[in-house]
Amino acid sequence: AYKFWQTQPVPKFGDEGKIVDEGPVRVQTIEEVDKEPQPLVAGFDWVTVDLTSDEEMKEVYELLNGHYVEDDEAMFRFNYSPEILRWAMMAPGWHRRYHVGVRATQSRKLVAFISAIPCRLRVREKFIMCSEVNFLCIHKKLRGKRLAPVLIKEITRISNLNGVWQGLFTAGIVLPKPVSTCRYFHRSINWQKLNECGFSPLPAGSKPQYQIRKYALPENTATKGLRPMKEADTPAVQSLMKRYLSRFDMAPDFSEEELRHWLIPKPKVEQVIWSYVVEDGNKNITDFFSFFCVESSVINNPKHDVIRVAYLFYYASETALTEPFDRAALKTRLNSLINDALILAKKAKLDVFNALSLMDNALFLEQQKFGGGDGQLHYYLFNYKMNHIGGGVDKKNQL
Ligand code: YNC
Ligand code: MG
Repeated sequence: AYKFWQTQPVPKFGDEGKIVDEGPVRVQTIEEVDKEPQPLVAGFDWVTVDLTSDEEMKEVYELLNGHYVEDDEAMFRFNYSPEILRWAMMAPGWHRRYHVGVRATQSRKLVAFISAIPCRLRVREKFIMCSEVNFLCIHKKLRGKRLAPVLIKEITRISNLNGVWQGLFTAGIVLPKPVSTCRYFHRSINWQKLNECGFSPLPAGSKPQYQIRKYALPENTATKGLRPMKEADTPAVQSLMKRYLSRFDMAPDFSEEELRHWLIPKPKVEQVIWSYVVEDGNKNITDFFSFFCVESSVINNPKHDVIRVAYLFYYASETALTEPFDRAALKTRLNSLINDALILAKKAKLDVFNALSLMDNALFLEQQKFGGGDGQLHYYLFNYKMNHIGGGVDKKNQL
């Protein structure tokens, strides 16, 4: 098992419970890195994809739209729009060398893809520069041919040539060896549509109108001082977020420029990110939350083509930072904020709201009527050994 992964600088299963010194698995110099990519099998060529070209972006969009991640029953498949692909792959520090494709030599058709963006990550007290790898995808007709390891080695080689030696990624499958594992939770917004798509079955003994009533939301948000985040809020949000995230073992360390990119919607394009702040009477930002939207194609459904899925993104609250820590107050505050997020997601015509079992989410998932899904998300670091991180656990306050 793990014929490829056992050759890679990643921790192996079997050392569970042993405390390790955290750091790189393997240390190399740029001189030791291959200057050229590994050759592909005959009939295929390496290419760098130019995502600033609408045409090439469309090719990546179409590859992913037809061949990217599906659920186990093949009922839904991610349908990342070009706009959200731009947001995800052209974040500050992006470079086209990290948009790696494979084309068929004859037809020039794009048949495989892998990407990375740079990310400064804090793991406990240490900071590491990573390539955050995403959108690994191989055309369905080329599956099971050991092309994935070749793509992974190529994005590693390009990262290494640029002095980046660590990788960060998530996957639904188990590989050696997760640093943490989260569960997906889903909160219906448009229950009727979700039911028609086969996403939300009618519970035994219930009736559609009970389900619709269960998930009904108020027309308007309730938090005093809540408003959309503006560019000028970025320094205040950065400071709040840094303090809030310091409570967790692993978190990105975003620059002001990165936060602007990740949180502020771009004008004149389809909206992909929604961010709100709470401003108090003294013009201080006391809380913020954000969510983004990725559509999923509904495969083989007579009535619906897509569901619009909201994903809870970053949030923070001063209520988490009081001394002494007041868990009950944080629970109350997060429930109000997330209820407002649900209301705003409904206004944005989103059908379901997803969240993971991380950060302080355990404080609101049940009360906000999220239900546990089948999906798990495993977090991985490449070329870094570290001690496991428990899901949704605040290291100081053991929520
Ligand atoms: C996966 N998702 O275990 P072993 S997530 C990593 N992540 O190797 P083949 C994966 N490895 O077990 P296929 C993986 N899926 O023998 C499979 N593998 O050691 C491993 N699906 O290769 C697998 N996108 O080519 C096995 O498999 C080997 O033809 C088998 O292709 C796989 O983006 C795949 O789920 C996933 O398009 C491309 O099934 C294909 O099946 C597909 O025979 C639908 O490969 C879409 C999908 C994956 C989404 C994602 C994160 C990817 C991270 C990759 C690892 C990055 C490491 C860090 C590098 C930078 C380091 C620096 C510095
Ligand atoms: Mg393959």
